[in-house]
This record gives sequence, structure tokens and C-alpha cells, in this order.
Amino acid sequence: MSLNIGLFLILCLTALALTNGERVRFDNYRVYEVNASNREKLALLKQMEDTSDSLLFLDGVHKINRTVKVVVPPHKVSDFLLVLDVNDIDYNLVEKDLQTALEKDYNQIATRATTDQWSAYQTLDFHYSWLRSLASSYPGNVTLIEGGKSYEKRSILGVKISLHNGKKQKPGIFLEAGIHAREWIAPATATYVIDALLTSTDEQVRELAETYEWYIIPHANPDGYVYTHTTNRMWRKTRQPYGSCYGADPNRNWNVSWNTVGASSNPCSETFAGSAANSEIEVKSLSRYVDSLKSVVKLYISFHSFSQYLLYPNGDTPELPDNVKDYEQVYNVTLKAISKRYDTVYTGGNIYDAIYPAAGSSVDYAYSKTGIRMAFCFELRPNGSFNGNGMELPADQIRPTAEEILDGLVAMVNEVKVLGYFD
Ligand code: 0X9
Ligand code: ZN
Repeated sequence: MSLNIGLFLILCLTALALTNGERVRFDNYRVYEVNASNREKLALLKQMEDTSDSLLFLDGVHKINRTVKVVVPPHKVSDFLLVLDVNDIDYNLVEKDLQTALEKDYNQIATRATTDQWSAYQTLDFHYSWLRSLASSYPGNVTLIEGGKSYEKRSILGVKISLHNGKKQKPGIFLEAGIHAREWIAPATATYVIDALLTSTDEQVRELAETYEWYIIPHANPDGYVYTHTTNRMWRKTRQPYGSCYGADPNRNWNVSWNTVGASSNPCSETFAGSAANSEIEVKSLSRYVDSLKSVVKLYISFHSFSQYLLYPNGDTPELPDNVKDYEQVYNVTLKAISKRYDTVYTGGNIYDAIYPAAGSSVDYAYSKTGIRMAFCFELRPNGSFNGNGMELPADQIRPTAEEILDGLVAMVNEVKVLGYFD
């Protein structure tokens, strides 16, 4: 009895500590890269991913000979390594104290107004004030848009950029970022694109800004993003409670082949599909918003990190889109453009084969359910063999990342145009 009360008190105190603004700590947590070289080993890793409530898999386990990163708490390290050794599964230690890496990350959050917005990672409040300021600085050219509300009642704020230049009925391009909370480079890059469309003097970027209507939502999962700043840097999902666990993966919750493959029914899983399609208010409202634009938007883009991939549908089946030849063409020119500035190498292809099966994602929804024929997902820097947890991209790489992606977007949009999708 007294033990129970003691435990209860400890739990209350822990909860109180966290609500009082303390961050989850990962002292002595290790990050390993593991690699399964055959089907049996892969099945074992998959079982660990599905059943362990203490290991955090940062990549889905799906392919033989594909490295995945796993966060291992200190009290689990010896058992974890024993299982790998007994089963002859290769591994490599990439971070011996995750806490140290995360502290570096938290130190890269801008604490005061910097002269260069893209020299540090910004808070949600900063981004939202900035978006609002654009609407007043560029009246008529920038309009605030709202993709709906989050579970914690935040606005899913974005901008529509449609320059007053006499052109009527411009085709629309939709850009969504930040659906995964911890992938900080995604909103940072989306805001850079917004800025470039408004201020760049580069001729090709001006052309992009003047020819299209842009709908850009830098934070599709604002609650998650705030939570990564205040409490847990490694948070991915939304923040709606499900029993003793929180959140669903908002990139598994769209109403397209919901929870059929590459998603979990376990609320504690990183890829929990939710209790039903659209169970996450963020996805429900954002998909409704995308639906409302389906006759305008011809190209849908989603920013994630990491691994440097450019991906296209489908995620829910190995079947290729009927216009896969066009996808391949756009993919090829985009990759070439991305590599030009800094020699950065992207790879990719159809989601299912290039990375892993993943049903219920935003690009599949756009492609299969709205009639938007061109839908791409960028997995931004760093690349897959980056020596670390994959989220801690140094802030001095925000600009280069965004610059090369803007180069890629210029090429992508031009090719989509050449292929007639904007007609
Ligand atoms: O698993 C995912 O949702 C994406 N990878 S991530 O490491 N960022 O979590 C890939 C899914 C394919 N991308 C889209 N459908 N947008
Ligand atoms: Zn992601």
C-alpha cells in the first residue's frame, strides 16, 4: 500500500516536473545504427521495433541491408547488444550520449531576434509572428491561411502568396512542412522558400513567385513542434492522448489506405496510425483544406527529414503511379538541380520501394484522393549515413539546405510545367 502511494507520488512529481517546463533527459542513452543482412535478422529487428516500449527506432525497419538508427536507454544497452550479438546482427555506435547531442540542438534555438533568421532554429511563436508580419508588409500579395486547428487549439498557420501582377487564374502549388515534429529543418526550409518568393531577385525565383499561387504551411503539426522545444526533442507525433501514450503519426493518419501497411495500431508506437483515419484534428482539418483547393493546386510538396530522398507515390502499394514516366522525369531534373550548388546527393523513387511501405501519408492522399497529379516528398539533410541521430543538423546547414532545395524547386516546377500539368 505505502509502496503504491510512494509510486503514485513519484509519478505525480514527475508529471509536475515536466509540466513545469523541464525537458525529458536522455543521459547516457546511446544511438546505434543496426543493419540486418537477411530476412531472419530483419524479422527480429522488426519484432523489436513493434514490441519494445523502451527502444526508439528513428527509421522504420523494412529492408535488408538498410541501416536504421535506434535510441537505446542505458539500462537496456547490454541486453540489446546481447540480442544483436547472438543473432549476428551488425551494429555501430553513432552517439554515446544522446543528451549531449540534444543539448547542442537546444542551444541552436534562436533566443533573441537575430539578423539572420536562418542562422538558427526558430520557435513556433517566432515563425507565426513572422508570417503575420508578412501579411501586413505585403498587403494583397500575402494572405494568411489556416489549415485548421491543432489538438491544443493552435492555429495551423500558413501563407498564400499570389502576387498582384495582372495574371489571372494562376495554378496553385501547395507546400506542407513540419508534419513530423522533430524534423526541424523542414519548417526552417519552408520559411526560407516563403522569404525567397517574396524577396529574391534571382530571375528564376521571381518567375516562380509571379507565375503561381503558393500555399505554404510551415508547421502542419504545431503542438508537436512546441513539444520538441519545451519537453522532448525526439518527439514525432501529434499530442492527443491515447491512454497512457500520446499522439498519432500524422503522416499515417490521412484517409488513404489507412493503417493497411507500414503503420501501427499501438498508440505507443512512433508510427501509430491513430484510432481512425482523420482521428488527428490536424490531419482532418488540413485534408479538408487541401480538398477545398483541389481544382487550383497542381503540385503538392511535403518537407521532411532526413536521408536526402526525393519521393513520389505510392507509399501504400508497390504499384507505380500511372504517370510514373513523368514522375521519373521530374525526379531526375530535380536531383540534378539540387546537386549543382554543393554537390549534395539525393536519391529516392516511389515511397514503397525507395524507403518503405507507409500508408496514410499526405502525398498519397494528395495523389490518390484529390486528383492532384504531381505530389512529392523531400527528405532533407542530413544523409542517411550522418554520424548522429539524424535530427541534429547543425544550424549553419539551414541555409545551404534551403538554397539547394530552392534550386530543386525551380527545376521541379519548370519540368512539371513542361509536362503540361499546369495547363
Ligand atoms: O515515415 C515517414 O512518414 C516519412 N519518413 S520520415 O523519416 N520523415 O518519417 C516517409 C514517408 C513518405 N513521405 C511522405 N509520404 N510524405
Ligand atoms: Zn518525417
